[in-house]
Amino acid sequence: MRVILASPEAKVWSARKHIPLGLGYLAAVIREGGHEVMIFDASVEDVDVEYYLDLAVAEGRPYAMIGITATTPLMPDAWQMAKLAKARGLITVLGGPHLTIMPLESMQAPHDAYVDYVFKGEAEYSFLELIDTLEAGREPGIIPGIHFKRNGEIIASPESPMIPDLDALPFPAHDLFKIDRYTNLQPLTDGLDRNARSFTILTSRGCPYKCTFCSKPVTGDTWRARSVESVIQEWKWLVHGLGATEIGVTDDIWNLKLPRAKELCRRLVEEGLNHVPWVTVHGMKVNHTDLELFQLMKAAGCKRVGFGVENGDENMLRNVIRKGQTLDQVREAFANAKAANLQTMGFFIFGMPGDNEETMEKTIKLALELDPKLANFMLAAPFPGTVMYDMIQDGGEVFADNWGDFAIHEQKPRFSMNENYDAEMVIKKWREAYRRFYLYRPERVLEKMMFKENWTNIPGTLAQVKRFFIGTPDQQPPSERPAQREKAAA
Ligand code: B12
Ligand code: SF4
Repeated sequence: MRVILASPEAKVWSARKHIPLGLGYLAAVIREGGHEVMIFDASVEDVDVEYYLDLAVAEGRPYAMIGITATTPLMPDAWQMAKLAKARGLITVLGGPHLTIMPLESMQAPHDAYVDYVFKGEAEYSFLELIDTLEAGREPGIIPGIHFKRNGEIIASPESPMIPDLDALPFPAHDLFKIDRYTNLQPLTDGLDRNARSFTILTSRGCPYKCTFCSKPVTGDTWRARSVESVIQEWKWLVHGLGATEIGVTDDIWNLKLPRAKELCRRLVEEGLNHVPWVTVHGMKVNHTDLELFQLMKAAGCKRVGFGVENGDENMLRNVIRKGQTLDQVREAFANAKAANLQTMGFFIFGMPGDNEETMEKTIKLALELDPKLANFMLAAPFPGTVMYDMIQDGGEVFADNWGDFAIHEQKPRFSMNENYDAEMVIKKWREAYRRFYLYRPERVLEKMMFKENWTNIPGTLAQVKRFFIGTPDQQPPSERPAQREKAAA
């Protein structure tokens, strides 16, 4: 069968693009199964998906099926894509993190008019089974994780157990990505390298921690690691076969087992793969590190490590976020990474339930004390299915009336809590964090000014400055936004 796998535009806050690796895995498996597949990633294409659908028709080889991936904020675009494909007669299939949490939503009106099948969970094997079944002209039966309608009734199968042996999967179809359009994963250089060939790699899936804001519906709570040798083989292919100039490790927690993490670094050195810079995209867990690990990472070509710090208040960290790490462990990890000459990056969250002026001030002070090369201050987003989402339901309200509001670049309050939670204060402190970290320190201002991308895209830079340092009307809580006020008044 001819299948097009598509991702809506990632819509993150910067020009950096990441391959949709999940589609790469699906493509590899269905290609091995004898089907023809193209990957369309709206983040890097100059044309819409309709262009390829119509082109295929004009060439007399139309696609029979579209498979669309989506995280929560990309759902409106995913539905729109499905609608366009359905209008052209394709079988439409949706999968990914949001569909794993809320599969039924897309099976109901109005979406059931253009969504044929939804998959929950890791779908490499089950998606292939559906394609084989339909190609053979059979009715789909109990395929793990599948949801579809038969005679108006929703048929739903339980999700398959997570794939236990990740080494049994083929490497993602990295060769199907238009890789020269994926610029730097993170600013490793002083500007956006237009010629970068940035790949990502997944050395394990899952994470046993249960941070209350984290939504990991697909990869789950059980950590499943690939063998070091399998990872090395894929890494070799990326470097020698596909000319990678930058690699991002995107595991939930690649360093859970210290000996394995160290072994991987040693093998990268042994194989002479350490000349290609790499970063940890999703962040490392501070309490599974030591100085030797960072030194080995440095020797293996790692340039930058990111850490989920989240909050500067010990009580928030332990009892609200349930991060499973202490502030001392945070400090130690940063000190060790810096001692190993790695650039550091910190992720901080503002506005978790229970956050107040004092705890957020502690977070800002901690960021200034740790002084990472890059700090990302994010506003808490209550993704459905998380403990945080449930905490808010108890007496509060999630504002988002559109999943698109959950996108990171939106940076707006997304919920109210009780009288002790002040959404305006959250925005005030969050913006203050950016100002105090980046604007009020001359060396940081200078660093930003040296960053080429800020000059080559002036409108983008000005928009960012407004959003992060000054504010835009849509960043107010809904009750404060002019349009909403007018609606309420009417
Ligand atoms: C790398 C990454 C990114 C990258 C690249 C994303 C991209 N282009 O794909 C960047 C940094 C850009 C990014 C951005 C965001 N991300 Co992100 N990201 C990840 C990360 C760390 C790895 C993704 C990955 O490769 N997974 C591995 C593959 C194998 O899994 P998969 O993609 O889910 O695919 C499998 C199944 O879902 C299914 N499947 C997927 N698509 C389809 C399609 C069909 C048709 C079928 C049948 C099946 C199917 O089969 C696949 C194979 O098993 C995950 C964490 C994680 N462990 O998944 C978070 C994660 C996906 N991100 C998350 C979030 C919240 C975001 C942001 C929304 C943040 C924000 N607030 O803006 C943005 C949104 C942008 C976007 N693209 O959606 C959440 C999603 C939660 C949710 N409810 O949707 C995750 C789970 C992290 C977390 N624990 O909270 N992200
Ligand atoms: S450690 Fe990271 S991946 Fe694991 S639950 Fe916490 S935020 Fe999610």
